[in-house]
Amino acid sequence: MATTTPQNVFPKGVLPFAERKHPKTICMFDVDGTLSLARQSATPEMHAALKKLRGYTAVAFVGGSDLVKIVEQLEVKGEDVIENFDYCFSENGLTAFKLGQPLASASFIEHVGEEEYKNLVNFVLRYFSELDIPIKRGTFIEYRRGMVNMSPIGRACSLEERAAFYKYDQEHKVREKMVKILQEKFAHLGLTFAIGGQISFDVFPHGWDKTYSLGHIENEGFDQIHFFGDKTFPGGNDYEIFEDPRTIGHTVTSPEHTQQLLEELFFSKA
Ligand code: M1P
Repeated sequence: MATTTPQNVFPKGVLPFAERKHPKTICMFDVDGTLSLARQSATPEMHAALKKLRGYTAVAFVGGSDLVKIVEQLEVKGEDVIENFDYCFSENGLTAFKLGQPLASASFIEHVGEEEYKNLVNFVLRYFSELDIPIKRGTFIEYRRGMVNMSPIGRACSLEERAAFYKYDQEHKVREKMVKILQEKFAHLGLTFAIGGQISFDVFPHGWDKTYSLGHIENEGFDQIHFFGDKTFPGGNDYEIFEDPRTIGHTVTSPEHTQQLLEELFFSKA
């Protein structure tokens, strides 16, 4: 993958990698449940910790969501999110930036093909239409560059409706049952159906999980790659990158836990 920008131009006030305390280390963070609560904004304390960390290591986020949602969650008023991280990986790295510059990556539709995608969408919309769940809202399929996100309740639900669906789904396994059916019916497409969040599941070609983002940094000279995520269990959308031999994986239980680990691993050491 030819993804390295020709020159490293660091934003004003940001130390070049070589001048950081651990010049060959990068910390990569999942977003929901790791840097912020699900679909909520990161706290000022988290922003301060991430800013401080840039004096120690290179810093990246790697989220399943699309860039618009991640920017909403990690925004600091008057600042550019893309410049607040050395690397930005949304949609598992299918949309990627290094030091504010976009990196090349693949596209879901080019990989799968229009005809096969149409069959999948038609099947899923029929399935949703026959699904008897307490409430339905809008935006049942969200088409993204590197993946498609499918939600039985619809992404246009409120935070309260989201929480209620999540609870209902834990009991009734709506998404789990649907994913099983899709895995069998569309096995020939080589797709992964990953339940990463609360109301939806992501659909992407095998291998386009969060490990995809590692391809963007493989020639960047890092000898330690720390990954922090909350869904590191089998089936969770942090599992593959957490288990990958190229990373040192950390399971976190909340954004506060992430900050605590940064303190222990970096800040408290001389
Ligand atoms: O980051 C985890 C997931 O966040 C959202 O999931 P949900 O809306 O179901 O909580 C989605 O953006 C999803 O793509 C992403 O993997």
